[in-house]
Amino acid sequence: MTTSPPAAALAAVAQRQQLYSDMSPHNLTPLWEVLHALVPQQPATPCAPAHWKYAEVRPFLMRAGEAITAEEAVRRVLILENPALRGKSCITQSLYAGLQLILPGEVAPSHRHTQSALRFIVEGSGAYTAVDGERTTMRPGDFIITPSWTWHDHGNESDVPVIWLDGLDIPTIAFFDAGFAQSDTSRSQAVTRTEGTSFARYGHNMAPMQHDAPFGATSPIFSYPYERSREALHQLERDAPIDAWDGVKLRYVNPLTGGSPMPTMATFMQRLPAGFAGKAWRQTDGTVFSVVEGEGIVQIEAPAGAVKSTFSFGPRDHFVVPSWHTARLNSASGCVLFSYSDRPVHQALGIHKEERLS
Ligand code: GTQ
Repeated sequence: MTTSPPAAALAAVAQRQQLYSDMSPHNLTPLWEVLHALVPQQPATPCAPAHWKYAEVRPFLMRAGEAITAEEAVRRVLILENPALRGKSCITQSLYAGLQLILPGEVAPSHRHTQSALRFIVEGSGAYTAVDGERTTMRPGDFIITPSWTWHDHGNESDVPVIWLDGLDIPTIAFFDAGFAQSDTSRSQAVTRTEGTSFARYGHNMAPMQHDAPFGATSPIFSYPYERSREALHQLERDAPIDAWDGVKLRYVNPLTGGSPMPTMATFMQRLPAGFAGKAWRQTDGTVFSVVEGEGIVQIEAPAGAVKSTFSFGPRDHFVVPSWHTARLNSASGCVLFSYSDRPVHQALGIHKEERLS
């Protein structure tokens, strides 16, 4: 036997529905219908864990190389779209990721925008990126910055295809409706400084006497060479305690401030020693990983505990750990991982939260 709601309850529902439909044309809506979703008890991201195997992605990039020139595309990039956010051109709600291909002899023309960009070199050596008159040669594992509103073009004078990960704060800037962009009048900008000038000025734990910050809140170093990061990680693996959650992990810094290299994005590099079975962690900043060397496994669990993903990753693969998902890293043979997130924004807002679980 079914019990029907009493007439009084039905009348209350009808009264509310009438209220909602009468107010709707006035652009009014009741908070109590959405309060729990608006103010969740813990982060409930729509973003899903995802893994892009390089062996699967690379053939599409090469086909893109046949389908369109860098010149025509302006930037020949395949966007790593979060599977749960298709059509939004983002890998997390706040971050963009893409793999850019530039073939020998090509130029990706000069432009500038308020979005900050990082390049993490994945394959091939000898292409360059130019920022405000200074070129930087790209080598695998190098982390390179394009500061907000600086002219930049990319070119490849080598004889091999060069592929890198583009990490940008595109969705963050879109959220604030603060995006501006311009195309340069010349295809590639004039070189006005010798390569390495910025690194000589800012890359040796010293700073110029005239203490300027040429790119405001962004690091004055365009390129953080892999050689140096790798050496530091390997020495620490030998000589210092291994962190049970992260292995050996370092964050890249803006040498003028000690803070993150870009105001919107933090970057990290870590080494998991052979035999590493990491403890679980979670943090509010959803994070994108690029596998530099070696192999491993990441286990990712959604906050409710219902959905679990296990990805076996290898060199040049990419994966994303969404906000507040529990993650655990393992590596039988050892590996090196680069990663980036929007942590500086969380920290500036005083909302960054991180838990190290057992
Ligand atoms: O290289 O300037 O992947 O403007 C997306 C937007 C790369 C770039 C991207 C961009 C760039």
